Amino acid sequence: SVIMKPQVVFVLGGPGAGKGTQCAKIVENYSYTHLSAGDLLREERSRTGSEFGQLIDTYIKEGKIVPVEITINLLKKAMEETMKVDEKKFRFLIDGFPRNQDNLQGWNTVMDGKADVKFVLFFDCSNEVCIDRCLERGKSSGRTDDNRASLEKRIQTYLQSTRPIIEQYEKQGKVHKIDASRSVDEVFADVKNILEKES
Ligand code: UP5
Ligand code: MG
Repeated sequence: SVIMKPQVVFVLGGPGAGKGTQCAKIVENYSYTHLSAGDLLREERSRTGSEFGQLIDTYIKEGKIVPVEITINLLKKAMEETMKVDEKKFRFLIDGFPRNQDNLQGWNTVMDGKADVKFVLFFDCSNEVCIDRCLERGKSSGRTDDNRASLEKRIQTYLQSTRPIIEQYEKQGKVHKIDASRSVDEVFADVKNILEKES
């Protein structure tokens, strides 16, 4: 049988823009595997014997971007394991990555020729909406970065480091920008339209 090259959609947007929420809805309706870089890092942070636990913990609280060597290995391993279990699962939503130039370089170095980046879903909404959603979630999420101090840093990092990455993909004509300030269902209606056109 033919082993398919992973087909990747990067899912980007500010903290709390709804990346994870929309990815979960995509997975319900389409044959994609959702890999959240943030979730993989949080999992690695809590893995017994991880040499990176403390570093990841500090970076996440500070809203800083973890060195790509760590993140790319987690992503690569997750993709390989998914395809090993089921070779038909070669479509991936990579959520919350690449967030800066270091991430992008790491991806290009490690994944060059090994995966195709098809397009970017960009969930766009105001910083105020992002902050409000994360603070609301923070009442029960247990996330160490859903507090006002961490959120200010997450927003700064997003504006300074991640927006330029989205702009680079924009110049390549690869970005689908979606107004993420609306209801979950309204946002998903746009997502569906994009996925139908792209497939
Ligand atoms: N919600 C969602 N959609 C809504 C809607 N349309 N209307 C109203 N409410 C909506 O949603 C956030 C909250 O809003 C939820 O309560 C949801 O119900 C509600 P969610 O879908 O979780 O949004 P998401 O964009 O996924 O928000 P998240 O907080 O996960 O985004 P971040 O990008 O900040 O977090 P991530 O987990 O990706 O990264 C965390 C940290 O990990 C980073 O700050 C960084 O330190 C580190 N990291 C790296 O270093 N490298 C990486 O590659 C990735 C992460
Ligand atoms: Mg998320």
